[in-house]
Amino acid sequence: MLDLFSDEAPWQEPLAEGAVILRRRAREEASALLAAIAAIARQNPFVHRITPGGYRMSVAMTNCGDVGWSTDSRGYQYSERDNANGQKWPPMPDLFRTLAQQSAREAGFSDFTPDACLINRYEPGAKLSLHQDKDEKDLRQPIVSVSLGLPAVFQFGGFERSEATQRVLLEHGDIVVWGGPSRLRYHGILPLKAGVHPDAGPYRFNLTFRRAR
Ligand code: MD3
Ligand code: FE
Repeated sequence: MLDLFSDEAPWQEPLAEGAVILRRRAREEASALLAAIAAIARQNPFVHRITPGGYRMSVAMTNCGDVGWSTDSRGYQYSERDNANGQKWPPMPDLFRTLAQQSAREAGFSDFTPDACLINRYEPGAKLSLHQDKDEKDLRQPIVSVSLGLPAVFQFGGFERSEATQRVLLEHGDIVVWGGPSRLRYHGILPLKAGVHPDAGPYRFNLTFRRAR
């Protein structure tokens, strides 16, 4: 919802070396981002993919950009086509690329140009277990994530799965830039609490922008 009575500017919260939260950074763009997500999903619907271990993911996913991330019985990979339907991923909207690039710059990463945008959709109960993101070619490139819709509790751990995690609430319009030594930290999302967001309804959406190739 656009809050006409709040003129508070976005603010930065350092999380760890290389990781910074740009609170409410995407608030002004949020409605346009949600409309673009809906348009992408009409071309390439959200799918609950099956992991190599045979589990159905509770998070539904689609992508836009030159390549998209998906998983199936063969493993995890970036590819030019959705293996669920054989179609090319829709192009990345200019609004997405510009927002990701500017956010990375604000966090100190001045030459980030994403070629992939994974779009995650969480429904009540959906979660993402602790994992590392390491399917990208150049791990010196950061990842930019944009949270929209219902809030979620994010878990941010260390470099081993067993290390303690801190919990951070990620809300509508929050952007986080993960780079440097934080790029390989374990992270996850706790089961989504049911609710209704004025613009996103019963869902949380998360965009992750990556340089995959
Ligand atoms: C920390 N997505 O798609 S975004 C993912 O909210 C993923 O949907 C979560 O983890 C989500 O892989 C979390 C925050 C995030 C993304 C990438 C990271 C945190 C990260 C990479 C390294 C460290
Ligand atoms: Fe991740």
